[in-house]
Amino acid sequence: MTKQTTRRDMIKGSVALAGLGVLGLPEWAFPALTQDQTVVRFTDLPDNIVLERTPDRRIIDIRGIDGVFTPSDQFFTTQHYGHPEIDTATYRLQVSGLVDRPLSLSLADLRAMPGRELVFGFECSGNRGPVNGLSSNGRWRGVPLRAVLERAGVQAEAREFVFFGADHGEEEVEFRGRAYPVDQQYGRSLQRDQALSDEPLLAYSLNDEPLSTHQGRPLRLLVPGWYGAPNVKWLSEIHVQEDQYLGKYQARWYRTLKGEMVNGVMKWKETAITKMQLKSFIARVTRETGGRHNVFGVVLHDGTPLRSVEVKVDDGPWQPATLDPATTAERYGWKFFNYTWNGATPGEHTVTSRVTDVDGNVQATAEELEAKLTFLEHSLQLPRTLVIE
Ligand SMILES: Nc1nc2c(c(=O)[nH]1)N[C@H]1C(S)=C(S)[C@@H](COP(=O)(O)O)O[C@H]1N2
Ligand SMILES: [Mo]
Repeated sequence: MTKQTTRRDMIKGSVALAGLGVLGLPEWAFPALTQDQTVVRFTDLPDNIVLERTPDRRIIDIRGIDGVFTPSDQFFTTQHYGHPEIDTATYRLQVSGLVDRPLSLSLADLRAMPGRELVFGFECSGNRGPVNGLSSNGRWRGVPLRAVLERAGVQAEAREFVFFGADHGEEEVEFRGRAYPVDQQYGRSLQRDQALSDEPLLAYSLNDEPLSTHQGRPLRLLVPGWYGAPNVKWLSEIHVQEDQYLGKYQARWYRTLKGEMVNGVMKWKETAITKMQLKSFIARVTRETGGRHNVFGVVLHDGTPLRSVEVKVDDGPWQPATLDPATTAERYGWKFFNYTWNGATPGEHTVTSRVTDVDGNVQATAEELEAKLTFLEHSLQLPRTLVIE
């Protein structure tokens, strides 16, 4: 039923597209600006940077964010094994393991179940500045995961819910210094409480269109408030089991190693990539009429309501920014903020944003997270440099 895009196809594709970059055309376009607005160039994010746009990976240009929802054909994308080709007509979602009634559901079966809309913006856990282009916001539609699981009848001893994509590849499983090459599907798991909560969605459309191949046609899991990795695309099977699932992309690839001082002793912890860490970044600065500047940025978070977003210029005090009301109503969507910068003086400046949620979590500085050794969950404050003319 599925055919892998071969590595060779992928390389051919990327060479062809990379060729376009050689023309020196900027890969990005500014949103519709009024005559009185001009964009201030960032010195930490050069204009001529070529953002990867291969069949396999699409990085958005945050300076061009124009509207709350990322258009489907511009939504960031990335995955590990290329795109499996799935015939939607013969596609079936299998639900197996510790259930009373194993299921094999067609897309029509799923679409016939009561659906729900979800606004959800997320980022890849590897997303980081200065580019921050592995993030987007979408309006999804699908069937609540719980409805499908209830239809199957989850048994009492079920603990672990494993979501397999149709994509697969050879992986070297390391065991005591030896590597065993085996074929594995992309797989991620959720624990019982999470799987049976109201939140996760089995999505078949984005912004009112069926999912594209990039986004996991015909069906993907979405776990609102979590990073990209758990949002399994090309979902082919949900396997319910008692034991922990230890596949590569669950147990090894997506982890954070960080130290924490406990009673004066450094404790090193390895943790799984789940909920998004609170994060904000400045995406664009524009010069407006009267010498004012507008600082525009984006917040990504796990859905905990926000208390404030602040902006500081150079080493000045933190000043309140305004959250864009067009984005605040949706719990799991990304949020926009604006800050009016008055009296900017010519020369080089640093502008930084920081977000705080109602639980008192504050976006950390690089110094505060020094003890995080691995690069995932890079949610630090991002000082942005620019020159005012
Ligand atoms: N089946 C499958 N699903 C997957 C992946 C994958 O490799 N295979 N990659 C994950 C990762 S790491 C990310 S960041 C998101 C990206 O989703 P997007 O391409 O819709 O932006 O898909 C996730 N789902
Ligand atoms: Mo990711």
